[in-house]
Amino acid sequence: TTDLKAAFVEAIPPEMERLKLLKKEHGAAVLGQVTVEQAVGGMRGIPALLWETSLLDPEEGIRFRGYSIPELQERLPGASPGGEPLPEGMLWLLLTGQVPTAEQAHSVADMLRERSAVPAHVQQVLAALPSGTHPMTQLCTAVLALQSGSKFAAAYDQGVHKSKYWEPVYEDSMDLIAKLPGIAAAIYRNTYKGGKLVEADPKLDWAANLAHQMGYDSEGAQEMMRLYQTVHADHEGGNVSAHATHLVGSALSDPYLSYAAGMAGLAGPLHGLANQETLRWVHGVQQELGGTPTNEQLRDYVWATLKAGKVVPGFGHAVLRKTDPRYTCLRGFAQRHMPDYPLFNLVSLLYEVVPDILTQTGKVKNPWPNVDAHSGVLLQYYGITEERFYTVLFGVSRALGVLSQGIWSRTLGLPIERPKSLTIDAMLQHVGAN
Ligand code: FAM
Repeated sequence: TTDLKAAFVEAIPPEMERLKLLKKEHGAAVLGQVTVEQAVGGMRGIPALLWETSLLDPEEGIRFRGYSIPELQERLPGASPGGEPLPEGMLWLLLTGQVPTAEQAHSVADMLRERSAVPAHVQQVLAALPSGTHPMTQLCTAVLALQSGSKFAAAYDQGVHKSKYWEPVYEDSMDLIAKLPGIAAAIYRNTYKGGKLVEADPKLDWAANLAHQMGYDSEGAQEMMRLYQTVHADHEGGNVSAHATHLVGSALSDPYLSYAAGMAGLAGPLHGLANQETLRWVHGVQQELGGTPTNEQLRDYVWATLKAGKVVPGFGHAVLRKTDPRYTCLRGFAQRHMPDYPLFNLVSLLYEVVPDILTQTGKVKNPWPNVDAHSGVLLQYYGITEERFYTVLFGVSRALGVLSQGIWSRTLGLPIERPKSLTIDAMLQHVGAN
C-alpha cells in the first residue's frame, strides 16, 4: 500500500503481541537499579521508558528503527534519485518500522499537503504577540492555538472507546505535522521579513516547502532542509523534548498539548536552543579573533568561556560518548556543498580544539560535538542567518519522531506516567542511613 494509515494499521497487531509477550514473560525482570546519585542527578541512564521509534547507543549514536544515518542516506528515497532523504520517508519509517519506497514517501508528501492549510486564527494569534517574542514561544503559542481543532479531544469528549484512541491521535498528529512548515515559515516571515508571507508551492515536498515559504528557493537550500529535517527527527525517548511529549501524552493530553510541552522543553539552552547558542558563541569568536584564529587563540577563548561559568554550546551529551553521527552527517553535507565556507572551516577548527579542553576539565563526560555544533553552519550558508529561529527548525523535525511514538503509545495503551519522588529524609531512610 502507499497509504501510511493502512501501513500503520497493518503494523499494529504484531507490535501489540510483542508488548503483551514482553509483559507476560518478563514483566517482573529487573532492567537496572536506581542510585541516589541518579535520583538527584537527572536520572542519567535509568532504563525506565518504552520508546520504539529510535534507540541511542553511547558509542555509535542514533539508530532510527535500527538504521544508522549513513544507512538511511542510502536507503531513504530523495526528492530526486540520489538526493538527500525526504523527511516524509523518515516519517513512514518511524511510524511503520519499514523503509518506504519512493512511491510511498511521495504519497506521504501528498497526504501532508492536503492537510497543510493553517487556520486564519493562528496567524491572528501570532500577529498579536509583542515583536521580539522568541520564535520558540511563538511556535508553542501557534500549536496551542491549533488545539481547538483536536480530533482526539473531541472524540474523548464524545466517549471514544480506548481501543479507538489511536485513530484521532493519528489524525491530529498528521494534521499538526502537515501544518508545521506553514506555521514555522509564518513565524520566520513575521519576525524577520516584515510579515510578508510566501504561499506554499503545491509542486514541492514538505521540507522544500518549508524553505520555500521562508523565502529560500535554491536547490541547495531545499536539499539542505530535507537533510536537516530528516536527521533531527528523533533521538530516543529520554531527551527533554521527547520525554516531555511522552509524559504529557500519557495523561491523554492530545498531540497538540503534548507536542507543545515538548517544544517548551526544546526551547531550553541546554537542549534544542543550543543550536542558537552555538551560532552566538561562534560569532563571538569571530568578533574577537577574526575569521581565522590560531589554535592558541581558540584555546584561550574556550578556557575564558569555561572560566566565566558558561558551557561551550554544541559540545557534550547526556548519553553520547563519541562525536554525534548527526554532526558527522551535516559535516559531510558541508564538505560536499561549501568546502571553502569560512564558518565551516572555523567550526572544523573548533572540532580540533574544544574536545581536548573539555577533557582537561576532568568533569565533562562527553567532550565531543553534538548536532548543534554544525547545524547552524548549513543554515547560515544558505542565508538563514537569524539564529534565534534555529530551534524552530529543530522542533518542526522533532515532531516526526515524538508524534509517531505518541501514536504508538496510545495504540499500545501505555498508561499515565508517574515515577515516585522522595524527600532527602525519605532517601536516607530508604538507604538505611541514620
Ligand atoms: N561545556 C562546558 N561544560 C560542560 C559541557 C560543555 N559543552 N558539557 C558538560 N559540561 C559540564 C556540565 O555542565 C557539568 O558541569 P558541573 O558539574 O559544573 O555542573 C559537567 O560537565 C558534567 O556534565 P556531563 O555529565 O558531562 O553532561 P550532562 O549529561 O550533565 O549534560 C549537556 C549534557 C548536553 C546538557 C551538556 O553537555 C551541555 O550543557 N552541553 C552544552 C549545551 C549543548 O550543546 N546542548 C545540546 C545537546 C544536544 F544533544 C541537544 O539536546 N540538542
